[in-house]
Amino acid sequence: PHRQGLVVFFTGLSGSGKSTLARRLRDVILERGDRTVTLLDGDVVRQMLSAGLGFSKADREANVTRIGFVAAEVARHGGLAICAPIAPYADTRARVRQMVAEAGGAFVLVHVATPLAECERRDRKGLYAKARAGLITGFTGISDPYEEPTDADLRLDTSVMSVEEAVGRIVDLLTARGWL
Ligand code: GGZ
Repeated sequence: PHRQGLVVFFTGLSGSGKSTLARRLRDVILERGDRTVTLLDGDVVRQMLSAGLGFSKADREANVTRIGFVAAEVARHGGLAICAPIAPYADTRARVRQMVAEAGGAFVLVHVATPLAECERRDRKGLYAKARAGLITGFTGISDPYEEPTDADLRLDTSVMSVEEAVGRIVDLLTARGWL
């Protein structure tokens, strides 16, 4: 008997901590030993699934919809997919939620709500500095929109909690809902 499929979908600004939380969540679930995990993270997706796409509204929508499609197919067969794109548009996120539901999967939206000021202070890749200098145009949070979710299942601010604490909150939610 296979379990219900599940998609954990992280959304948030560049540098908010999505990838870190997604990887740690994957490891915690794998350590339990009873489920496999498909991680659809930004860099690999943009190389393998969305090669050639940029950061226009249409390209971001296409990128996020592709991620959602793959995640929904994983869920259709009882698998667990973790996704971590910025996913700045509410409509696109809603569409992914819908696709996963149609595939019979459970869907959890995690808003990594680290404030822009903190993401910019971290500036791990120097992209915010470049965006401020106008060297990158259409950068999310600086010169491109990020629509804050109003339908998040969890809202986690990594400037006020540790990675372990944040992942613990997610595992607790998934367990409470009987999805893990
Ligand atoms: C936002 C950009 C941009 C622009 C390049 N705007 O911190 P990162 O580097 O590793 O994460 C960002 C990543 C965003 O790709 P996604 O596929 O997650 O975005 S979306 O969901 O909107 O399709 C950042 C880098 O790509 N990057 N240019 N203009 N982030």
